[in-house]
Amino acid sequence: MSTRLFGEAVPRREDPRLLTGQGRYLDDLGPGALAAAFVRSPHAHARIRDIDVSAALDVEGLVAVYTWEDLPERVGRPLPLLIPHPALTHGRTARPLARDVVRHVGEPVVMVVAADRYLAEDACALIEVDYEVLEPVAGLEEAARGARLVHDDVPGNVGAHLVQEVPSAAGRSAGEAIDAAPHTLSFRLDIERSASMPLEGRGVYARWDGADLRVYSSTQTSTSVRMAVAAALELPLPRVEVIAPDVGGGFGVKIVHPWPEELLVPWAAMLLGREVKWAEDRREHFVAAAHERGQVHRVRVGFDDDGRVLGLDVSILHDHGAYTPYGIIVPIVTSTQLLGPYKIGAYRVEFTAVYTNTVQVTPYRGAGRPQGVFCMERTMDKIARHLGKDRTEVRAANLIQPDEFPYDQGMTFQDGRPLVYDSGDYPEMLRLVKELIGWDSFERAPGRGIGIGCYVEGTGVGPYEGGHVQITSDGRVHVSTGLTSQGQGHETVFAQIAATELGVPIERVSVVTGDTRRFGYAVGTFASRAAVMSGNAIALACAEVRRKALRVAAAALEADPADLTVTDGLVHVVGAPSASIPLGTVAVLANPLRYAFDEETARATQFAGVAAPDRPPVAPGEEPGLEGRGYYSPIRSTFAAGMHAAVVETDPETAEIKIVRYAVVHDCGRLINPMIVEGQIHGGVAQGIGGALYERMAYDADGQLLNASFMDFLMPYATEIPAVETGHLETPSPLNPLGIKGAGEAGVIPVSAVIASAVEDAEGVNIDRMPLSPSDLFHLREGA
Ligand code: MCN
Repeated sequence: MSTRLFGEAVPRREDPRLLTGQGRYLDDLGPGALAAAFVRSPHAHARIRDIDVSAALDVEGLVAVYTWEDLPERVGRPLPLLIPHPALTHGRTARPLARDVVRHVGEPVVMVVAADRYLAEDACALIEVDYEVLEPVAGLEEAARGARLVHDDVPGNVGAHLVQEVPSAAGRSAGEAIDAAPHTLSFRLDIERSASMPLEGRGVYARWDGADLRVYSSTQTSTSVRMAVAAALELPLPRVEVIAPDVGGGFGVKIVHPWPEELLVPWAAMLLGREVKWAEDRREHFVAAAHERGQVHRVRVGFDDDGRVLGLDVSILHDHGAYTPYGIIVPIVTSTQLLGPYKIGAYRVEFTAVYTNTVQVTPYRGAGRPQGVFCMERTMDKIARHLGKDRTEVRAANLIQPDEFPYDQGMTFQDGRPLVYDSGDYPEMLRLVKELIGWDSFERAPGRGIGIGCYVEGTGVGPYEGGHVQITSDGRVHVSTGLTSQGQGHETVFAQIAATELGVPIERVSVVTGDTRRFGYAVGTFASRAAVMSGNAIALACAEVRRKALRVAAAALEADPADLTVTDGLVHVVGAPSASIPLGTVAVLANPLRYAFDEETARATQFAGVAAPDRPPVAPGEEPGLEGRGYYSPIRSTFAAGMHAAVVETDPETAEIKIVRYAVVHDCGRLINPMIVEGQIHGGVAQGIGGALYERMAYDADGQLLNASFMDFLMPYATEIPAVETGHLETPSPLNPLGIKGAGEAGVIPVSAVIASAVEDAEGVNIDRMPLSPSDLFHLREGA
């Protein structure tokens, strides 16, 4: 493969469209559709006694009102538990509309369909639900006490409990290793809830023409929504198409499927024979989508005089909210990815996932890693402090060395496969990040500190992804893959891969994602997997097309395919570009129909290479046209890594925390597009800063979310985000042909750890809890 285009900072091809308001988001579609709106529970925990819809029936423009009782059995049953696990002994999911008990504020109870959204909301306001209010389980510790239950049939509110243990090389358990260690520490670390908060909320729009159902959804997985809708509505799969239009961010929350609304809106569209649309509003997103991050960690560590960890024992209490539709991926990721770039003598990790009467928990960018990295990196800092050593020295003492790959951490990863790191150079990465931030020359002063955080991230999880590539007779290249895009720049990077592999100008390549009409087999966009999975699948599809193109062109040029190559869209003999055929002409030749877009090509190809008289025009095993399909399915994930460092200043009076510098060294294998990767990292760091300093879900004792709006839920503006200085290290992954690893979540993962490290350095107080507001810091100072 030539390196042309692959590796270049090609400007994002989607930006002119998106930046000039020409994007087509869910709510831009179906302007004449009926609007759906939902009556949602105002209580965290209640029994539904009665629903009286009579007053709503007078609303002019009302079309329909549905409660759980109106739903057919297959629509009304509990939503699927997407990723079961043996340790999830008490998995529970919600029904699309609540049947008898509501378990969090925001749970949908009634669906209203009306001529427009205003009327639908008016009707919702007139519906009276009679609730018997039950005591809620609000807060992790209360859930763990188990005195009150979120689900009557889940004792102690415990959905899952999992222990993983890795003994030391000498066969010692973590407990034994810690007890025998020269030094031990134990402490508790807390992370609060946050959420994905994409600017565009969820949304669904459905059209039924009596035979075929078309669903548009602001989803991270159109193929899975399609399967779920077809199954629930009992339609043959080929009658259902699902399209993800432009999506204004997902950050994890839109991988969950089917959302209640993704079943209810198409169902209503079929029943009513009308187009129906629902676009989530911000308050709904706060109380009816998903949150993440809330966990308590109890850490016990034993180490030697050099700071080498001999034994580590972590016990995690995970807040799962009211339901577990996505299984226990988040605490599994925390448990396994906590180890980061380090080799730990012996490790034991245990988590208990408990239900609370709050919004359900599913992965949000980073998915459990920010919590795990916070644990490990706080541990490293505490060891350094205890021993009076430099924090980077302690880390260096524990790093996996470049000659130790593949490195087996001895655990089972989120994909059920062994946790084996494929490649990396962590000592070099540490050297680079120290250099970038100026660690060794940093001048410490009161209220000024420096911090560091390191992580390893499993990316590109399976099971597979596919790509389809077609060259048409006008010489254009049409690439499609089934996974979806939410802003990652896939239209650009996948075109870079195709242009490079096929030898065509990138201007001739177009890319479609998330449209089941174009590609029906796909998993979805999450776990920083698109580049690895679809990138490699598209490269394989291109190789297939290229092989056929050379074969067909060889016949026309009377040459050996092995002597041919493609440059600028022209097939020619290597070293002799004068005798060439455009790929578009090859596409015409590859189809016995010989249809061409323009007359010149038509004339040139009309009588060329007529098939042998004893051979059918499309011989068995052949296909007409110039197209190919490829699937990529890895044996296991590839492991990206990064190290971040920051300088902070704290205000002596107001305790305001200012990030003065932020440096990132990052390794995602071979870079397809360094500019896009940097953009992904910058966005991730911004989200990480939100998690470190601002974002929390303020639930009260009644299970009411007090800050469910952008007035009260703080997110950083550009003014709070420093310039991010970025350095790249490229250790190619040996697992895939392109040598790439993922990048999409990288920026967010270590930020809380880095900021805690830096503030602790500036202030000399223990930072054991994130986010950290100025008033938190103020109180810590008072207690110090
Ligand atoms: N890339 C590259 N070279 C590499 C690796 C990646 O050029 N070696 C490019 C990719 O081609 C892609 C981008 O970097 O354009 C991110 O790639 P990847 O790591 O494969 O991540 P995904 O494309 O699978 O995106 C998912 C990831 C996740 S899990 C979340 S959450 C997230 C994120 O991406 N949500 C996002 N970034 C987001 N960015 C935007 N704008 N919106 C979201 O919702």
